[in-house]
Amino acid sequence: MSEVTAVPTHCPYCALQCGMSLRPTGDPELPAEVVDRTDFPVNRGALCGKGRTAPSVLSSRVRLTEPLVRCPDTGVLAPATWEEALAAVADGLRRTRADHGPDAVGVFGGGGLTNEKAYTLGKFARLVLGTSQIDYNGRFCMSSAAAAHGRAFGLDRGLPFPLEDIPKTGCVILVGSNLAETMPPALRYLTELKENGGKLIVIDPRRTRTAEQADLHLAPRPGTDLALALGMLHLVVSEGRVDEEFVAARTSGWEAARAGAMSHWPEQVERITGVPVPQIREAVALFSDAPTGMVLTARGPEQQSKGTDTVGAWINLCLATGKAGRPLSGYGCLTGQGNGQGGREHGQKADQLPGYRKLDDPAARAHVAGVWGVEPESLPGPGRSAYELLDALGGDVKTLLLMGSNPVVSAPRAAHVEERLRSLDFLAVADVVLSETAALADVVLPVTQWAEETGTMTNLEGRVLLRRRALTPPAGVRSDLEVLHALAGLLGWEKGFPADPEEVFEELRRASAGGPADYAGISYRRIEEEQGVFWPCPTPEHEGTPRLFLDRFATPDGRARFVPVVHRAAAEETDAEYPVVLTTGRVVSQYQSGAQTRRVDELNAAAPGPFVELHPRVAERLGVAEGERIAVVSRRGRAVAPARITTAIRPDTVFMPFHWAGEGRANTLVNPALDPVSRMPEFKVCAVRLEPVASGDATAG
Ligand SMILES: Nc1nc2c(c(=O)[nH]1)N[C@H]1C(S)=C(S)[C@@H](COP(=O)(O)OP(=O)(O)OC[C@H]3O[C@@H](n4cnc5c(=O)[nH]c(N)nc54)[C@H](O)[C@@H]3O)O[C@H]1N2
Ligand SMILES: Nc1nc2c(c(=O)[nH]1)N[C@H]1C(S)=C(S)[C@@H](COP(=O)(O)OP(=O)(O)OC[C@H]3O[C@@H](n4cnc5c(=O)[nH]c(N)nc54)[C@H](O)[C@@H]3O)O[C@H]1N2
Ligand code: SF4
Ligand SMILES: [Mo]
Repeated sequence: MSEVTAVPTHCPYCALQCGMSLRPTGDPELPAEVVDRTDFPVNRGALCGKGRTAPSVLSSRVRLTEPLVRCPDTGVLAPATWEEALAAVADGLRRTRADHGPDAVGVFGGGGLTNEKAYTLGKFARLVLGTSQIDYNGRFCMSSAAAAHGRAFGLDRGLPFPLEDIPKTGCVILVGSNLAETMPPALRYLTELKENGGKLIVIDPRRTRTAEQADLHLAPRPGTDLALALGMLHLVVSEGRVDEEFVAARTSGWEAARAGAMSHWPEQVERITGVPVPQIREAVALFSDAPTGMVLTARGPEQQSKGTDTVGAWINLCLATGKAGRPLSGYGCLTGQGNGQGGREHGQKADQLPGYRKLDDPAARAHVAGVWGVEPESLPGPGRSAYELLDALGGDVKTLLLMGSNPVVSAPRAAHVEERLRSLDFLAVADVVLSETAALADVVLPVTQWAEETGTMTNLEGRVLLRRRALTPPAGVRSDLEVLHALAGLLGWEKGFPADPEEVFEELRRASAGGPADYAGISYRRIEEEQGVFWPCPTPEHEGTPRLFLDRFATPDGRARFVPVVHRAAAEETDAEYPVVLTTGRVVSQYQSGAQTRRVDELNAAAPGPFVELHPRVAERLGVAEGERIAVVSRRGRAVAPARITTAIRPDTVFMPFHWAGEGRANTLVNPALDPVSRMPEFKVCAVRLEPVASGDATAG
């Protein structure tokens, strides 16, 4: 088999979308092997352990290979034919719609879906189901940064420059990103930055592997980044470091933003954040003195009930110091999921139409309705955000079609969300494995995976990439597009839902034309010839846009908008009953809800289960030793996991990764308080108390 040529493709997991090649083996136990692919510029052949072991999830040993339908008598999921399974789903959707109206049917998508799938899912919801009730897991991911981008720049693309610019800038402030674990091949860009003499400041309550690389590490109390950014802006003003010329020529709204910052005195900011004033001053000097600079945020500051304002404050700092809209300078968000960028552009979000158009904009509705061949009035209006939709299940939303997410593990207040899912009249899940959420479904549809289907992904740089089918899928699975095509047919839409990805992409090009995320000039052929094409790319002759905002921002007057913000507390502060802050996040060897990576032996060996990271002083007070189980209790519930004791975390904070179900599920504890603008839940801050667990006590939940 070694003569079989390897097919160039991209990793199934995160937004870096590392290039790799796959060689088919013909063995259903491990159908492909990874072959180095060094020509793709983002990772130049480097892969993390998840990417290297990704073919394991293609194995017939761990995946779904036939549809499952819940037997009404026994209540057990049992194998069924595709005809039976699809008919059951169509019935469920039809019945709810007839009995309760179109908005009683909900749709939940995912940022790992290709552009073609995200586009088709949004179109399916609005046309076939006629429902406004669609949203997706990207709401839990970068939605605060997306909202802040829109407010300040008039356009939301995660990074306004390619990653290759990072090593050439003067100073990077990395806020709440643990890149060394969440995008390991990208660490190279920070290493090169330092080799070139650039400075790295990392802001994280934990001294992570990423923070260890920093010239300066600030460790604020979780949920206080807004105060920190404002304190820095205060010092920029009081130390005379404002770039007045840039502010006058390229921005609007400075006076109000300045006034907001001036009420945040450094000493007061030290009290709120726990970061000593001299460190704040040093950060301001490093950033201001550098001729060019970037602020990059990830989930740390964004997954807060004030995430949008927090990102806004970091953008204000960039604007005041003239570090935006210029070469090698700017604000960027490190988007997370494989298609976290494209997934938020083409219509699976509650308020959106393809091309990053707004669902409540009459011109946008008219354009997209024209492409779809329907009347604009027939399109429903904006729906609810992800958590609000999950919270409404079993209430006015009675049936759910879910594709590409595992909210039983990943949603905030997860025990409640699980209970809501169980209360549905009907749940249909399309997945590649039997995830914890799929296990609750009435019908499970087994779908093809990254290596077995063709489609485009847009990485964190805004670079549109093509994943070519490299393998023949096992008999018995169908693609998400085939599923939607078949369901549309059963519900009376013979046309308009093609199963061929390139046909969908050609329609997406037209639907996005003229919108903010304009893909009109991008084709499968161009992507392959050019190692990806950066949007906006309005015509086939246009070369694409790796760098945004150099001449003007995407606002009506071309100026970036300062946003006046002031600090506010987390939705849930610590008190006598819940005296410790819980924050959550990731480890290098597991991905998200773990649905895929917990099925890979090598990754489980490296990261076998949940843990609670805590400071030795806290451990001593509790009387727990390394590896002993402790209970973490919040107002939502109780989780139990072994203690991992380290001085790398603040003594007022504990950390749990969220990759596992069961008694160690971090999201049992998390507060679903939402950001008022982005509707992002507060994954990064809630109040908890810790309790030792007597050995043999296995209480959970
Ligand atoms: N191994 C792995 N890689 C992944 C993923 C995965 O699940 N596993 N998921 C992908 C996805 S979808 C995403 S969104 C990205 C996420 O990538 P990251 O944002 O890097 O990941 P997190 O671990 O959620 O959070 C980053 C850091 O925020 C810190 N933090 C916690 N609270 C605060 C706070 O209040 N302020 C600040 N400044 N920092 C805080 C945490 O200590 C943590 O080190 O990773 C992508 N890559
Ligand atoms: N406590 C806490 N919770 C968090 C976070 C946190 O930092 N802390 N981070 C949040 C963030 S940033 C994110 S992005 C979410 C992610 O959380 P989830 O939305 O649960 O993400 P995944 O685990 O990637 O789930 C994707 C599911 O879709 C399946 N799948 C993969 N590819 C396909 C496909 O092409 N088609 C179909 N039909 N299915 C597919 C996978 O097998 C898996 O079951 O978690 C959020 N939850
Ligand atoms: S860094 Fe992300 S894209 Fe690259 S191999 Fe790892 S999981 Fe895959
Ligand atoms: Mo994410």
